[in-house]
Amino acid sequence: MTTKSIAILAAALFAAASLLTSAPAAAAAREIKITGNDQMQYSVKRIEAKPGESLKVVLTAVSSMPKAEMAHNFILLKKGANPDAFVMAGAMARNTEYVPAAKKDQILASTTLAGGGETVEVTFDAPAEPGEYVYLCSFPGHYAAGMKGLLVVK
Ligand SMILES: [Cu+2]
Repeated sequence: MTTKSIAILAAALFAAASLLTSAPAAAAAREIKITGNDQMQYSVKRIEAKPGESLKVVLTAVSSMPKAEMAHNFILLKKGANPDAFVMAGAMARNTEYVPAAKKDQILASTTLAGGGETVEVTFDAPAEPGEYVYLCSFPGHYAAGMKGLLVVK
């Protein structure tokens, strides 16, 4: 085999390999659209997913109030995290959009804050371990008002 034919063969193999690998990678994250309103509720309170499934949460805040008074985020906590303790610490963390620095290790996925008319998003893989994972809004008072939901992995 000449050097030239080896080069052509290598190029052909490379092309075939990239065709093979590009197909599964094209599978996009499943998009889940959620709105948050002035009643401090998510429009979606339960998300079911397969272990490791790629998800894209798109959160839109529906409000005409100033962002400082009404804004929402989406924070998915690890299994075993204490949501009450998380939001209590979060309420003091105004400078970090109500995400407590000391409890960042309890977060699996999170968005920034969305004020009225704004949309924020986060793409992540569902946990590999089946079970129920709490998500919540950490804007002060919102979790207590019911702004929470469950990601059910099964
Ligand atoms: Cu909220």
